[in-house]
Amino acid sequence: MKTEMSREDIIVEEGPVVVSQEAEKASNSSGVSEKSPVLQKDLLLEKYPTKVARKRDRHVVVNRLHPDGTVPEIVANERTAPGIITQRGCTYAGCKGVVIGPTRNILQITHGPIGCSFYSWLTRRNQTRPKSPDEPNFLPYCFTTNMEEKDIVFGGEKKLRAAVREAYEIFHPPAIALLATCPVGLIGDDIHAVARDMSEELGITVFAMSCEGYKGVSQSAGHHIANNALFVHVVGKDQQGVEGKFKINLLGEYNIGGDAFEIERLFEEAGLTLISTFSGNSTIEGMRNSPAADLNLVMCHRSLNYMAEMMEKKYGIPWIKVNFIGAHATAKSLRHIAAYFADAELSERIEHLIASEMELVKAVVNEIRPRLEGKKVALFVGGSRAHHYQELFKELGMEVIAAGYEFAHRDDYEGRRVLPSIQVDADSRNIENLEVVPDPALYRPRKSEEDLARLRSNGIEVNDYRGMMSDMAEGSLVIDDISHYELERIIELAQPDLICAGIKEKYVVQKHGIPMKQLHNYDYGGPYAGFTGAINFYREIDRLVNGSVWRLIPAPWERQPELHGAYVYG
Ligand code: CFM
Repeated sequence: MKTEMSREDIIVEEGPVVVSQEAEKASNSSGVSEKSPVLQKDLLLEKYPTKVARKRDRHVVVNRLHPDGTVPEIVANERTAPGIITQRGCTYAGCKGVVIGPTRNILQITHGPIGCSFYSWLTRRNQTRPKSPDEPNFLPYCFTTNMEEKDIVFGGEKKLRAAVREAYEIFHPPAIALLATCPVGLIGDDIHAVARDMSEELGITVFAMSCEGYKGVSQSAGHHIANNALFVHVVGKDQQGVEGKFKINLLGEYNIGGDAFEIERLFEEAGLTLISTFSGNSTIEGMRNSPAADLNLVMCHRSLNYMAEMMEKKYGIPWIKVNFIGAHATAKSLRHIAAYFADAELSERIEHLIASEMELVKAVVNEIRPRLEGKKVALFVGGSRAHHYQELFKELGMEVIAAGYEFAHRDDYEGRRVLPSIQVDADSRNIENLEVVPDPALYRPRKSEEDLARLRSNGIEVNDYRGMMSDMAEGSLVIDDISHYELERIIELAQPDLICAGIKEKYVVQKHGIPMKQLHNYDYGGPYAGFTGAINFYREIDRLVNGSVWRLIPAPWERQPELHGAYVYG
């Protein structure tokens, strides 16, 4: 039996490491070279011990289309190899921080030690804007039971009940959500029983989520848990009619840096009625009424695809994949909405809107693009932005040499067509998959099968998503759950002009003299969505790439002799 892995086992591509001048010149107008340079995959993995290299090998793919036009297979949503420094977060982070967190009038109590709640408090820069000063907004507050040792020993349910009562007495919220952290599951506190009792006692919606950090391999499990909880306890709990001719929900948009405000402005000018966003700038009332919509728009497929699918099954609301990151992507998404509603006036308004917004966009692109054309960028972000932001770089003529998600699933990389072939492992099985059937009273198909087929034949992804890889250049590298070591290797091997990732990578990248843009919280910037957002982004990238001070400052190890060490055996 072969015990040692040979170098050949992990060699997939031979090729130049650094973009040659010729390759740069060969860049076409979209900024993506016809034949992109290949970052050598084997060089990325060569230092790993055999077992780790074998494991990581399946998460790193050179993007080369098969002859039938399909993309290669990648392994995703699997446990991170022990010992590797990952960028991933925990299940609680995905549930509380991501999906439930941005809703301003659901008072959220974290049942756990102080740190979990404190570090998930507003660090994501999800903004909200109450419509009046009297409207409740609990986002500026950090609620927690502050579990301590005695609670771990004797149980924390009593403390949780007391916290719910206290929060209710002070704030009188319309709803309270209880969120579990790791110790809750370990000691067996029944937070769902507490939620039921408290809901009865207080007469408001109280619901709990068993989103212990360890529940899944990443924050992705927390998204699913939050989707389920909102679907069961919130969505459809109010059936008041909502006025509006073109009623929509926006799924998977979280108003980071004010993105949702910009998207809402466009909807308003187009004459679309947004009932609820899940969950940027949202309220529980909007979510309760969301089944009144006739179309769901899915922005972040990873975090909210469950809701889109469940609403389609229960209420008959189709969903389309949209992307409001990038001026062209925004225009395309708006046009798809117009095509869905098939209304001449709406189309006209949308065309008018696009034409007027695009004027300024074009002027800024013309000014900035020559300074950025051909520059190389690598981006590693969560579960959807690594795809969405490629649009903006294309508009600037920049070349994406490598991209990857931290915790997305194969469908986010390869498209939903691979869903039937994804093997459900024990970790995924850990998260409940709700059985959803059409609601006998409320199910109403919004479109006939023929209409849906017509939309699809016009290139509109109804109830579908094609994934990131098919939009990436041939030969670019796709890396799932990248490790810090691999990121440093990419810097060493390809010297990108810009890296986009998060706070965990930021300073490491800058110390290499490479500018770094956070695409999670946008550093201090934003909005980057819509047309105005695109302009903000172009200018920011221009400043970063062409004005980087980091290149001028030698790192400490470049100024002094570097210390080297080795382990001493025996
Ligand atoms: Fe969706 Fe997000 Fe993202 Fe995400 Fe996130 Fe985020 Fe993200 Mo950070 S919901 S998958 S869990 S688009 S917090 S707003 S930036 S990793 S790419």
